[in-house]
Amino acid sequence: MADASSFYITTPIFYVNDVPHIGHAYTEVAADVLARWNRQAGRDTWMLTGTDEHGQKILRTATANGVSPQEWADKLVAEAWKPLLDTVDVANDDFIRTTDERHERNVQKFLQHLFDEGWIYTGEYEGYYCVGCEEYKQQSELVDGTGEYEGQLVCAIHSKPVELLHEKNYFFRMSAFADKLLELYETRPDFVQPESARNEVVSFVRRGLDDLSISRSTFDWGVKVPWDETHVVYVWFDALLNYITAVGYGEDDERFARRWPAQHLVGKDILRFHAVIWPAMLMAAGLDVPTGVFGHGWLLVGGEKMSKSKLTGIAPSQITETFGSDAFRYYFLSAISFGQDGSFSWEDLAARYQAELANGFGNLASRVIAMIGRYCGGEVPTGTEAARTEADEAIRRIEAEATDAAWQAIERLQIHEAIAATWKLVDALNGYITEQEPWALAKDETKRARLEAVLETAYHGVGTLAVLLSPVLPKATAKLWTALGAPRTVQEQRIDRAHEWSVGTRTSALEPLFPRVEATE
Ligand code: ME8
Repeated sequence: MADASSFYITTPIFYVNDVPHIGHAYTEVAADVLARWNRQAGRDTWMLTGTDEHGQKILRTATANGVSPQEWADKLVAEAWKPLLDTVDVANDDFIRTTDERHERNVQKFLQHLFDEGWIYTGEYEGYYCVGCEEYKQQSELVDGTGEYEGQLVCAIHSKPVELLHEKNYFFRMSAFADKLLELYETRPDFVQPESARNEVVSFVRRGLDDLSISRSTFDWGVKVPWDETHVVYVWFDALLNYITAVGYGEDDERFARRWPAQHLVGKDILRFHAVIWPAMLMAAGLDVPTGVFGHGWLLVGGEKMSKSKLTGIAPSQITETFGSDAFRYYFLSAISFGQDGSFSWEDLAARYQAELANGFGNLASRVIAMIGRYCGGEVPTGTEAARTEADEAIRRIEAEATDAAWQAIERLQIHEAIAATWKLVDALNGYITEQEPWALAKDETKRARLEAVLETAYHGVGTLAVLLSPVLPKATAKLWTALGAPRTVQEQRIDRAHEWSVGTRTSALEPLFPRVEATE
């Protein structure tokens, strides 16, 4: 089992039936910020993301487009899903596709193991299947269709008709794990987060679990069931296994032991798959359950979940082309309490960009660098002890407090709290400069020592901010780091000791970090 000094975080692997929208990018940047933060705190970190390429949904999309499912998946991965990572500046360590050989052969290994251990049997099932969800639905999850679907039952999530299927399939004895799962939620209250997600999962499992149909035989786009090639593995059973096949399950025990278990980050729509089915699968295989499952909220459009199928998706590049990837990352992670739903609006984004990034942080950094340039010829001041005041001490204290509070928030996966804790330092430094008036001190030669102490304090505070904000704003903080003349890269600084960063000797000019954005339609 991986130890406390390692951190393995995953995103869901996304369906390649369509291109990504900002909801997918939101999960990516949240996972990336947690990974970067942990990496900078010295943990042996691994971030995994990827694509989910089997199943009927992909097969049908490919067929409708006149290509094979493999061709379709290859095209979307190359043209849309991998480029998304650059668009929003994600530094993932690996990208897994469920059509990778390393995945397919170990899905078969896992399945064979469960079969040999008696956890899989043959059965028959009749039920309503939603291809959008790739899931059999309970009657309670269906609603009456309207408009073109009048008279049909539709999935409450996708608003598309479900299909009545009757199949002879292989089943996983999931019902045997209800008590063990309840014990897991009880003994590890943080296993499912946030609290609302945990409550939902606990009450779901308390109602009892059915066994799970884990194969399909009416189409062949999937991983073959190893002992019966007329069946393919159910797409969710296949997909969940990516989290272990990507880190050596079945073929590299050392690597697997070093990485597994993972902290999973998912949207709340797929919480049950991760917090119920997945740990039951792992328990059956005798493997460790995940570190935890965090179900974040939805980005809403008009009060409804933004979705590909409802054509309400906004492309991430629409935002990054105007505001940049840093602003994308900052906006979604600071404006929405992590775990809650949030609505996106261009007005809110533009207002926060201007007030918080351009005026709050960017302007602070520019002013401090510019004043050191103007008053000290770019030489980083080293103020004398005698010239220091309580106001300077207060800034140093706030740097330490912000560093600690942000790291503690990240340990609890509360990204918005970590940003808010950091922003206390932004506000404190802006207030400090307004009060200390370095431009007035500069006019009086007798106040030279005090001017240097003020600029030294401000310089130090801005450097601490660069370190603390580097996971969220990697591009802006890298530029700032260069302007501060600080050694190595900002990413190499320990973030859990951000306030102890090693200062440089000379600053250099800094272009505006968040240039003015002209209002357009
Ligand atoms: O479910 N707001 O893939 P998927 C926030 N392949 N996040 C959103 C969102 C929104 N409006 N819409 C989508 C699948 N997401 C499976 C997963 S994992 C083993 C298999 C994000 O392409 C969110 O992370 O439908 C959600 O859980 C995920 O995209 C669903 O992506």
